[in-house]
Amino acid sequence: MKIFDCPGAPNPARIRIVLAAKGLDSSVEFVKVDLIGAEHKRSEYLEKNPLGTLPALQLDDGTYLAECTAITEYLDNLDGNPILTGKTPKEKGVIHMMQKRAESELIDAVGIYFHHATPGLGDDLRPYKSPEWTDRSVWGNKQRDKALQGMKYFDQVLKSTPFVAGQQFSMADITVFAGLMFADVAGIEIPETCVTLKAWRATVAELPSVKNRSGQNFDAEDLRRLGF
Ligand SMILES: N[C@@H](CCC(=O)N[C@@H](CS)C(=O)NCC(=O)O)C(=O)O
Repeated sequence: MKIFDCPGAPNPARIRIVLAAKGLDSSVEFVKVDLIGAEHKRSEYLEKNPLGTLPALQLDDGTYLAECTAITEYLDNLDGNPILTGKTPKEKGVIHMMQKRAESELIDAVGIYFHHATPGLGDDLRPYKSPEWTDRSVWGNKQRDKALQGMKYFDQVLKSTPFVAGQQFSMADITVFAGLMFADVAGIEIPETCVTLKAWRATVAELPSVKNRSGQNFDAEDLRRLGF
């Protein structure tokens, strides 16, 4: 299998955590796609993922999977022991619900803010980020506010359960964790009041799959140096 991604970028980090959690690091070849140079918007990459986002997983039979949720489902079920996406119908339902909230209310909102209300990834990518919008910063700032609300929502959730979708660490935690990584890069600070979310983040950062994931040494500072 091949993973097309960029070390240190937040959505690719989700899959790198999954690979570490499943012990699959050595089963994949990492192929670096130049995000800063907008390589993911060129035809060679768009043939793999027409939405032009990272990561994408190429299976050994040539099939391409995009979207972290889909890639996580695939990898988590390869060994018949899904530890991140739920075993029972109820677990699966709750994890998918929280996963969707983590995307829509946090990581995607941060991503939109980053690309539309900040210098984002730089000049090569700008033409792909809807330049026809007339008031991009107002719209982008609304997404920052949405992400802040999302942080407050997850802070509340974590007051009653140790992890985002209940008692077990799951892909919903991975998405919230990556959303906070992205927020660091985008300059959105976790509100002071979100004490539980901050404590959860510190705990999750120490989990072996998170701490030992490949490429985890890239942090917000590295990404800024790269031109983010
Ligand atoms: N929903 C997608 C989001 C992927 C995504 O936005 N990836 C970012 C990297 S962190 C990306 O490729 N951004 C480039 C762009 O939007 O042009 C997923 O789950 O894979």
